[in-house]
Amino acid sequence: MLEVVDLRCEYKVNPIGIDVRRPRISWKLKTDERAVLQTAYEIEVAADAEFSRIIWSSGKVESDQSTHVEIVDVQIASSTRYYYRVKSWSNKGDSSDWSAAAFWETGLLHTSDWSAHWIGAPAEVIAEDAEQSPLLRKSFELKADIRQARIYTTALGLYELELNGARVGDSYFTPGWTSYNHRLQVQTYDVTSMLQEGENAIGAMLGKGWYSGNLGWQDQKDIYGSQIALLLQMHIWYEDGSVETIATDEQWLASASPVLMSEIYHGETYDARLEQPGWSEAGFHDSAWQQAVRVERGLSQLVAQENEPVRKTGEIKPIALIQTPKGETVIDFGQNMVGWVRFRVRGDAGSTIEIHHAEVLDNDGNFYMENMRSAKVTICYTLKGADVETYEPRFTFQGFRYIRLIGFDAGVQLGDFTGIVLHSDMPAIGTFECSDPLINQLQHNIEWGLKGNFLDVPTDCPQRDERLGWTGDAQMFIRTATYLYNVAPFFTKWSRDLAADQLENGGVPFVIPNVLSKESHSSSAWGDAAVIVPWTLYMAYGDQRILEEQYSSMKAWVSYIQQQGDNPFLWNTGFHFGDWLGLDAKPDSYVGATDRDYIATAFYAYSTSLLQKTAAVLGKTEDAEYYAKLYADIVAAYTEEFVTPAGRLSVSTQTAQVLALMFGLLQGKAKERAVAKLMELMEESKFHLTTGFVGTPYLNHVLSDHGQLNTAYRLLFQQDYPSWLYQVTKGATTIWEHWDGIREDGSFWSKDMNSYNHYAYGAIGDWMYRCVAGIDTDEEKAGYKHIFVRPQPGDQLSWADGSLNTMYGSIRSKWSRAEDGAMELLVVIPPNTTATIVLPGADSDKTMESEIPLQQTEGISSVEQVENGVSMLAGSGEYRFTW
Ligand code: RAM
Repeated sequence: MLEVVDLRCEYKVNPIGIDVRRPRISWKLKTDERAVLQTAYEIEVAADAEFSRIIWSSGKVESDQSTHVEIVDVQIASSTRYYYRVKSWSNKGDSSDWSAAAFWETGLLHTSDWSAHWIGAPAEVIAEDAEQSPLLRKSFELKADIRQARIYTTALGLYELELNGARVGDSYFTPGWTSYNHRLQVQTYDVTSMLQEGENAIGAMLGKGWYSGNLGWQDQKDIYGSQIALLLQMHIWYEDGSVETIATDEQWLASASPVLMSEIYHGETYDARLEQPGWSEAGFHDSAWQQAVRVERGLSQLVAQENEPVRKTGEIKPIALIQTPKGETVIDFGQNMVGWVRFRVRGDAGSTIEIHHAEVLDNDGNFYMENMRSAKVTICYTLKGADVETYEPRFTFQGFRYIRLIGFDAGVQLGDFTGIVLHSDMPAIGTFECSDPLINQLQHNIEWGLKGNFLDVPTDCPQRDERLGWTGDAQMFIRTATYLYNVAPFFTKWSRDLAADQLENGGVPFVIPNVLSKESHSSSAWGDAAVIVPWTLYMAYGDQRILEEQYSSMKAWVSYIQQQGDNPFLWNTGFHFGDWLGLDAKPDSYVGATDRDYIATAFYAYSTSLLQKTAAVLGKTEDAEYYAKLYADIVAAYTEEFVTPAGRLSVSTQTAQVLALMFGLLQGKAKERAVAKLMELMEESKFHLTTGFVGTPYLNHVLSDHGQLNTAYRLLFQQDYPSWLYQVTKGATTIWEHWDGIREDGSFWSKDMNSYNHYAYGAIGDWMYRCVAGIDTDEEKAGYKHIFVRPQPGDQLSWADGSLNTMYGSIRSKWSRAEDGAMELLVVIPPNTTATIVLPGADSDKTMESEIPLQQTEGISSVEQVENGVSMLAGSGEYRFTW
């Protein structure tokens, strides 16, 4: 039986408030049969869930496409819900019933849909330079028989909404961080069930957030503006067909909140004695409140929410209450996490407690905050004197494993503290597990590195006075991220910000959204995020639209490089971070030994090759030819500059060999020599890496791709410094910024730049999933339409098990080695895809090509005995191989 399941619109289940004019829908096929491919589909769009008012039908379309099918012919209107359903036909002569109905709902599509005005608190309520958060409120009457109600809202700063005393929605850090001067997201909430006939009240609290709070390490604030403000419009549709609108204007009232200070980096200061119970409820006495003021700001930047909002995704119970040698009371959550602490406290009105955050304890076991630099990471709470008071902040987040308690009474209980984990709430889609507990801990650390640094933008770190969208870090980690979560909407939003903040000449700022100086742009391997990020989304999700959307940004970056210096085929000018934090750096330098112009030219070639492929995917033949030629010219210039006539690379670092081999810049003898040189360097370093941010993500790939699988495994399994497992053996629960964040003797690398939650080196995950478990996609049929399963077992492991829930469904690759050496591989391939399964040691010459899909024995879980050295082309289903 064939079923169509898991319908998505723009990657989301029943999204509301979207503004996409040609929404794309995706579905999965469910079947018990093997080797199922879709041969045709039909889509219906209707105005009602019963499909009695059909707006559009695709008719039966002969096609195997089941992802990103564009709805092109429906004229999309504002505030409208569109129901859709899908039917599918398969190569087995089978057809499905209509799927269950799904929907998407539009938000306000035109600026003319808005009657609301931007409002803020007057200076009498919050003085202009004050830190205090304002409250805004409005009470209003509604008639009976409300059919539907929506709130469309955004803020300059951050907002939290309440309606009749209850919090609206479960999103945090709204409206999210975008390039605010160009793009500001609007959130939509279904508030139908929160309203009542008669009197109602709505309230908002505002915070400074990324808009006007402190950002960056140079004590900058008010980067986007100094006045925080709210824009909100509520539409109420009645059963009788009438519509009412409640919108922000000067009729709203303003007051000061108990939040005396709230800053992303610094924490929150709260005086519970200033609470005004019932402030967002009907019947509250607001006569002491002042009238809100209009804030001048247009509507042209408004866009609908693009990525999944930040939500509370988990709670962590602390594991220990510690008295440190200094006599301080410290709580250990057992996990370096990002979010905040919810706590209960008892005491007299007016007494104050403080909570400080830290990632590590120092060598003596004392609380250590120096690596937070100027970030104060402090929650300060003044009690109102109730029996028990519970508090959690709202406009700040901290990266921490430990908290220090100040002013709590002696009887403090662990149970009074809960770590609340917050990050962009993307669907988790991948798992990896193997027989080695340390590698499993590494996998855990990679995942927590992602959680902590995907809080609306991909950040370098979540704790110190930085937390910025460093382009290089994002580029290095994105492929790994695609194996853990569906990061397409997250990086689509960020890519649009990259394009928005890109310089006119194509230069790319170091961080996106850009909050650094005008000069802070265009380092090689950082700016290349402009090309690598969209290409990776295409590879992982088959998303062609991201390539279309970003194409001019991608081109602009490559042409920026072309304009640098006198030789259009080399990049040997300007500032570059180089192989950042490479271990072959000179003393007191952050920059690894690999020549910066070498790295710059290698990445120039790489980005150009991806751009050429992108042009080909988009059917831009002339461009594809142009970039193919440019690529050849760059490689020729690179060869002349960096490869001796005898084929030796003039730059003799690990990273130099790695980039040359990874980007395919060498042929023949030169390639062999680079592999040999890399192995020589490996021996020299006793099989330890010296690579930094640039070389590390590719190192193991290069080794395993060039016949050095054992060395790749050896590196992964090293436990002494420097290695991935070194930090694991030192108790890391996330990925460190430095290979020696904590040294062998327990001392710290430095205090000024020492994050314990930096995902960049977590890019080894990509190798674990793609090579150890062996799950990969095919450039020619991206998004896992054609899958490669080619696990490469290493002697150190007796089994590894990876899974990935792709746009088509779940892939699984699990191999195991019995004590007697017998191997087994279990593979699961989702419907409407094909897979090439390559057994370890397979010889590609012996590929068993057959008609797609290859029909194996009928039924699930059959066991195929195959000879070693065989690869086969398979359709969907479960396969088991033994050899
Ligand atoms: C550091 C950041 C980031 C890196 C840049 C070059 O400040 O933490 O990881 O990309 O420098």
